[in-house]
This record gives sequence, structure tokens and C-alpha cells, in this order.
Amino acid sequence: MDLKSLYKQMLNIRYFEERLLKLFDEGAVYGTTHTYVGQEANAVSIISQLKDDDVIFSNHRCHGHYLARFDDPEGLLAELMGKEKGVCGGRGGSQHLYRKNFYTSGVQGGFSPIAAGIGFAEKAKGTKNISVAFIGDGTLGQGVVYETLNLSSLLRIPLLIVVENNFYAQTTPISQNLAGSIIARAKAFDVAAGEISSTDVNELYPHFSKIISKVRNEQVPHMEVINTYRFRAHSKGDDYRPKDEIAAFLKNDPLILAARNLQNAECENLKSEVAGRLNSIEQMVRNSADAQLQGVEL
Ligand SMILES: Cc1ncc(C[n+]2csc(CCOP(=O)(O)OP(=O)(O)O)c2C)c(N)n1
Repeated sequence: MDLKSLYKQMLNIRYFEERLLKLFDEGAVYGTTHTYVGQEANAVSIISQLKDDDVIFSNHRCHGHYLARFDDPEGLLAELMGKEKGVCGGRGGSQHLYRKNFYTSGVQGGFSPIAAGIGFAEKAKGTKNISVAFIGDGTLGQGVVYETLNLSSLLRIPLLIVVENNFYAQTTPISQNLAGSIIARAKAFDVAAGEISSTDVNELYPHFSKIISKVRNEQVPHMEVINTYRFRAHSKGDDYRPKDEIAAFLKNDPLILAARNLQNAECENLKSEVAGRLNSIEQMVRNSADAQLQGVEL
């Protein structure tokens, strides 16, 4: 595990998302936007350990997953600003990204059975590639997630479902929308499941090393819950969470936890490097051509 590289990836996500919120306020971004601020350690701990041929499925809160997979803030920003050089030609927008072996959808849970199908196909081909689906706690209300668990268990599909439990589905707290326990739901289908409450890459990375190896080598499904927190509103201004609750979670900011094991000067250099790069990228993207929509039925 290369802590410096993971820290840099997290900075990249954090600074990208904070910049995006400003651009959003300025009216420079198309559609809506759900930022990953606070959850950075999840994406980088897991995705940095995957192989290029593993297949990732993400959701509406996908920017962090994309940036952990591809060091491409330019392609992502251009996409969100409706530019031709966006990763999907500026037509997919924030929630609908595609790049090799990486798919996102704003339809909650919609990708779960597809993730299982891809995992099954990889197993049938004997590749040892795995399928990884990121969902939120609020997505556990979608019936298709349980069909996915059922078939994944019966067919022993190498599918890792990561539940990023940030305790809210938009504005509804988990206590008001989720009965019983998340892990028990997976276990009811005989799918192994576990849970970790951490925002520290030093803990998350080794924790997921074991799980990823098991899914790959034993060719079995697994659901792992990460108890985490988002530091910003659900999407734009819709934040009704108690201020003292937010303040308590901010003490476990994943960037601060990771920086404890790095030299101060090293962190400051990385911060300048990442911020400087994003400054240039923003200028380039602003000055670039808008997406071509000719031929697209609107
Ligand atoms: C099928 C479907 N129903 C409703 C929505 C509207 N919606 C978007 S995000 C969201 C809450 C998602 O909560 P969670 O899965 O916990 O993810 P989080 O936003 O907390 O990361 C809802 C209800 C949607 N995108 N798709």
C-alpha cells in the first residue's frame, strides 16, 4: 500500500468536488451533482487494488469512484460542463459515465443485476476478473438488490457489493427507512457479509485486500458495508442534518487521518500540485468546445 499515492488520489477527489460545487453555484455545470466529499477513502482503498479487467459499477455519487479508477479530472470536468472532450462527449453528465470497465447510473440499484451478470460472465470465461458494485444504504430499498443477492448466491458469482452507508438517503435518516441489519439481509441469501466503520485508508485498504482476494480466488459473492459520512449536502443545498452530527464526523476527515502518517511538507507539496493542476484543467475545460448535439433527439 502506497499511502502517499492514496493520499494524493483522495486530495484529487476532494479538491475536484469542492471546485465543482463552486462551478455549480456559478451555473457552469449541467444537471445535478452529488459530491463524494468525506467518502474519499472508500473509493481509493478499494479501486486502487482492482485489476484493469475488473468491472466497476457505480451510482449517482460516482465522481470519486471515477477519479480513483482513472486519473482524469479533465475528462470528468469536461463531461459535467457539457463539453465535447468530456469522457462521454459531454452527453452523459454527472450520473451517467462510461469508460472501459466502468459504468455509472443514476437509477438506484439499477446496475446491481447487471453487475451480477457481468461477474457471472467473467466466471464462465474463467478469467478470475471480478465485478464490483457500489451502492448506498438508501438503495437497499430496491427489490432488485435482493434478486441480485439471490442469484449471486445460487450461481456463486464473483461480485463484491460495497454498501457505502452514510446514514442518509437524500434527507431521510437510516433509522426511518431501514429495518433490521444490512448484513443480515445479505446473510439471509447465504452471501457472506461484513462491516467496517472507518474513514482511514490505513484500515480500509488491508480490510478490502482480504475481501477482494476472497471474491477473486474463491469465486463467491460478498457484501461489505462501510459506515461512512458525506461532508456536503446530498446534492446541492438539501442538507437538514444536525450541525453537531456533521461536526463530530468532520473530526474523522479521511484526509486528516491519512496525513498523520505523512510528512507535513510532503502533504503541502501534494496539495499545491493537485490544486495547481486543477486550476489549469478548469481553464482548459472552460475554453474548450461545447458538446455536439447534432443528430441527438432531444
Ligand atoms: C430508482 C431511483 N429512485 C429514486 C431516486 C432518487 N434518489 C437519488 S439519490 C437518492 C438517495 C440515495 O441514497 P443512498 O443510496 O443512501 O446513496 P447516497 O446518496 O446516500 O450516497 C434518491 C432517493 C433514484 N435516483 N433512483
